[in-house]
Amino acid sequence: MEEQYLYPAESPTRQVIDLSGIWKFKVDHNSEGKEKDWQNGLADYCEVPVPSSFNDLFTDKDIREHVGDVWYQTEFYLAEEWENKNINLRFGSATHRAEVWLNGEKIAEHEGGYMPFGAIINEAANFGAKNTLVVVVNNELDLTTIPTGQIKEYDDGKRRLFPYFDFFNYAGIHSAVKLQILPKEYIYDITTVTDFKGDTGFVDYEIESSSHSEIKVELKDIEGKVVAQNSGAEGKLEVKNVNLWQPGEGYLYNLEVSLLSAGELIDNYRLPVGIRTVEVKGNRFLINGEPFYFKGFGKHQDSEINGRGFDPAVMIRDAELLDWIGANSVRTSHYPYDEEFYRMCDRRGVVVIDETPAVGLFDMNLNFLAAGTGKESDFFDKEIVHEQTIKNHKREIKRLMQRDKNHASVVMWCLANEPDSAQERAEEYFEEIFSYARSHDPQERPLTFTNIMTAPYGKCNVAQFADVISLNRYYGWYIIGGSELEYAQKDFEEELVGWEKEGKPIVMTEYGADTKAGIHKLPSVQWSEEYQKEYLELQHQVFDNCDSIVGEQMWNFADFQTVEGILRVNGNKKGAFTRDRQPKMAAHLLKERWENLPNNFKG
Ligand code: GCB
Repeated sequence: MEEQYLYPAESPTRQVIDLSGIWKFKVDHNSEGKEKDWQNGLADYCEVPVPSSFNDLFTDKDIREHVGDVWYQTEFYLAEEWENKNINLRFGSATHRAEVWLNGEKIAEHEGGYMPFGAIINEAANFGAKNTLVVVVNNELDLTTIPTGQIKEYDDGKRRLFPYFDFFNYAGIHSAVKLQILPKEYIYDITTVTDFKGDTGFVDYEIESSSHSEIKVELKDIEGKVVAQNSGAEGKLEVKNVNLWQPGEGYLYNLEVSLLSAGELIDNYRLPVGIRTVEVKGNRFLINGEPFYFKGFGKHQDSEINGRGFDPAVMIRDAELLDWIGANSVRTSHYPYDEEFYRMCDRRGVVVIDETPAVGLFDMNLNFLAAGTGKESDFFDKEIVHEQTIKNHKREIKRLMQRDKNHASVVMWCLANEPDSAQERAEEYFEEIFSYARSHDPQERPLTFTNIMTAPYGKCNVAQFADVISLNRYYGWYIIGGSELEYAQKDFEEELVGWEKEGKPIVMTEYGADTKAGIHKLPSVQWSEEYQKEYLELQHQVFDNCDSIVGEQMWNFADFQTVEGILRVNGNKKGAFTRDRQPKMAAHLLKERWENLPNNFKG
């Protein structure tokens, strides 16, 4: 049951077959699938696309809100001559857990909804004949899972899931499922760390492979010219006249790793590598030694019909809009996105704050909105959190760093979103989490978490561990909003005076106001497009007055789906863009501002 974290890329020695398409699908309403041997094949079924969330495809509420197992099946053939290759079956992600059978034999099991998993399937596979692949995906959450949630059971046996977070608990096979036809001996993993001095760039590399044969490493520039080479499983490459990876200019070299035996090519892998440095110095965030100012959004991987399923069309549309609006960065709130997203950000020079799925570390009485009320929560007082949740949290940190460590676009890790950091025992929990994370990133990038407004300056027990203070603040929306808006500035600025004393950079990782596109009102009222604009203008004034603020990521890039509730109108409407990716008035305001703020603003 091997996990292949290297992106499944083709090369002269590797072939990749994408199993995306229409699969068979069955909802296990009575939790009877395993007893009835569905793992051997589904007798009756409907159809779903893979990848996608299943929730918004059907017209039946009991499917949309289903809690438990759903089953998938597809068939594929393997050529006979591949019998002496390693056939790796790789899921990009399945939310939140999955078990996989090939021709009736169990080949993989995985928990954690956003990371790749799979297996070498040679033993269970049929070569030159049909293979039946069956997958059961489960979407249940509890206090120990990452993310967290709670299931409520009703008298009639039905169950509903209440996530401790503000986005719909979409589930299914969310990323592409791929077959990698790998050589017998092959490259498992590559780790790179980059640096530069003057105009010379450096790439430290380490290669793990199944063979001890000769390893050759070449670094090629964008034209394919070899600019540095070396041999052996680890070493350093030196690049004269280096082209650095910069925000907005994602220059990528190709690290071409070859395994050779007696001069013959056994395996070859090509890893895009951007040469850049990241560092926190005083209250500044430096990329390539230059102060960097984050302009952009907290996002969601969310769209109509597809839900959380990866959709390349939506990804490209979003990238075009980021470009149009003058943004330079994104936070992958509140979970890691599809691998294609990071590869695109590497190419386009989009700066990424990469977030773990640790959201909802807050006991919110069945609804995340209770968090904003300041109601007592005893999340970190529960022993199980310190015994089990923390283990799962660490597992997700390790996997995320393993998967995304080589992306030049990733400049910081966000270890959790809005934990209840005002609680005393949050301190011991996060001391362990931060020290664990520090030992797992080969590039030693800065670490952060987002702070919730119920743990303001002086009340937060976790900020001490972070390199960057990330604040989610809603002065003018959840508090001091509406006709009081003009008074929000004073309270906001007073809190910031406190945070500035930490001497660390501050990034505003969330600020926003729900706005229903098309509501216009003069003078403004909450929910109108005018109000969103006025709200943003006020926030920006606050940011410009605070020297330590080195970034603003408005909440949210686009409207997105959430659980139902009296504070949500068919989802969260804080988007600068609508869910179908058209601009609200606020988007034009952001464009005007961000096009005029240089990347080294406040430098
Ligand atoms: C937050 C959460 C985010 C919510 C947002 C909101 O603080 O981090 O997940 O969607 O507030 O709109 O309330």
